[in-house]
Amino acid sequence: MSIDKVIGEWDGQLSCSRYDEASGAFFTIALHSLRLGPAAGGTRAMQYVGHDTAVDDATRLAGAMTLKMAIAGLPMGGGKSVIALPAPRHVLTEGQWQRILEIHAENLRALNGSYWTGPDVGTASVDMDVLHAAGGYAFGRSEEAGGPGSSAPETAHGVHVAIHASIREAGFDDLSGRRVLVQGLGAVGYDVAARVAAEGAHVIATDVDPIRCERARTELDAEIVAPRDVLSTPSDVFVPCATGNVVDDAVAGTLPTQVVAGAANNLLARATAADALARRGVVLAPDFVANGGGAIHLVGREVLGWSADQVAAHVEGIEGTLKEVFDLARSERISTEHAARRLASERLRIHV
Ligand code: HCI
Repeated sequence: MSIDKVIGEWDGQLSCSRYDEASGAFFTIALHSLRLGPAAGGTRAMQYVGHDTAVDDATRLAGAMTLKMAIAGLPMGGGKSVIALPAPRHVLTEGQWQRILEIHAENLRALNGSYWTGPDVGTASVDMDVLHAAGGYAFGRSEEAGGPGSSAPETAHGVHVAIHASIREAGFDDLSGRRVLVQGLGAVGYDVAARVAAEGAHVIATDVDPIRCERARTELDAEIVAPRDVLSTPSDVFVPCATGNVVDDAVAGTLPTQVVAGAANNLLARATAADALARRGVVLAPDFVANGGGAIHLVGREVLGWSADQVAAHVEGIEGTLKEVFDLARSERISTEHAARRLASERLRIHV
């Protein structure tokens, strides 16, 4: 999204950007909504083809965080930081990365608590330790540093709950012998794959990293498919746990599956793709509902003072939320995406 698009299309509250000449990194922080509380959402650090695409990612992801917080009943707004790196993360020296974190902490301090960050693609709990120590507003510090640690296990827990709610909506009760296609075997995707394998599912998996694929093959007896074949591989349940923008209108018209429930943020390229899925009878668990476990973990532990057990109980609540979404979609004859946005917007009392 260029600045012109931020002006013309974005409905968020504040977007701010900064270029740091010394590191070559471009920082952008989007605060989509502070209606329910301070804006919160992770810091994504990766390379982008241009600064406009970094702003586009931050603004879109911040909007998704607003919906995620609202539908999970959490007292926070939606925000997101993007750091467009001058080189791939693994190529940066420790010195370069620490400089980038220093600048990011300065940005967070400037926002003075109206935005709280956390781990996302390219950042981890150890980075939150650094940001916190530098006075930045960061959730998800490591347990060694007194934080609640990674949100990946609770994100995976929530996706697993969402898969079960969705298969029931699609008319099957368990995963025994079902083909479950997991796209992306990172901390969340691998955990979900292990959970469904333990229930007797036939796991089909893909990742750009061959080492992760090999691990899934040997440990989970997974069938491995090439990343380029994912969208044409037949499955009963498709579990996207990699990048966003996977399902556009064309893909939605052909994706050979019965259920879509995963962790990827902004799975749909456009909300209209949900209509195409609905027309074909494919049950979609909207991403901002299915992947809410991470936010429930971070905000639950850090803001609301919940125990790990209380967090787990709230993550189980994703089942009831999805049931409401499915019921509304069925009775109003709208897509599940549309239904979930309507439920979230009722909490926000705005029209989306
Ligand atoms: C996510 O769900 O994508 C991130 C969760 C999160 C929640 C609050 C602050 C940072 C990250």
